Amino acid sequence: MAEERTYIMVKPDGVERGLVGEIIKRFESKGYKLVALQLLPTSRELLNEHYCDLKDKPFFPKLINYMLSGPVVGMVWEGKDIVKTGRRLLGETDPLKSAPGTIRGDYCIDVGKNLCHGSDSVESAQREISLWFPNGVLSWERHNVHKLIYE
Ligand code: YYY
Ligand code: MG
Repeated sequence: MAEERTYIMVKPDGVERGLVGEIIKRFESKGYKLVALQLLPTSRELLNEHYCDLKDKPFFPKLINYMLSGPVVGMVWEGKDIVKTGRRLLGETDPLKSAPGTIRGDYCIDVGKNLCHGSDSVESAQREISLWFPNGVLSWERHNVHKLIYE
């Protein structure tokens, strides 16, 4: 069975605040495998597609403007139960409700500046990965590390 993948994105506030390394570190030290990484300016077209489920929400225009305010770092992480566990590493949507020890719980305060995105289901992850990485992601083996993390 193919390993599960998720799309994790450091939003413009996270990039500008220099928290990219910290966010990568949480996923790396947990034991997950990085299979794609890019720094890029977002576009309204990509964001409308990425957040298509939210287009009728009152906060949608504010969200798009925030996401357009600078470059983002998009990545794809792979490993067991990564979609659900990735969301737990990020914390709750509202940083004030996020437990200390989570990324949002440790590094931000307001929902409209919540640093990072993580796919909410395996299906959304597949959709988001093809949207942000249309040329695909890398398949590679961690020969020595894999057996130290998984039983
Ligand atoms: O998946 P997640 O990012 O945790 O939350 P979503 O419900 O998908 O909302 C996407 C994004 O929208 C959220 O990360 C911040 C922003 N947002 C907001 O600005 N105000 C809200 N009341 C709810 C969400
Ligand atoms: Mg979401």
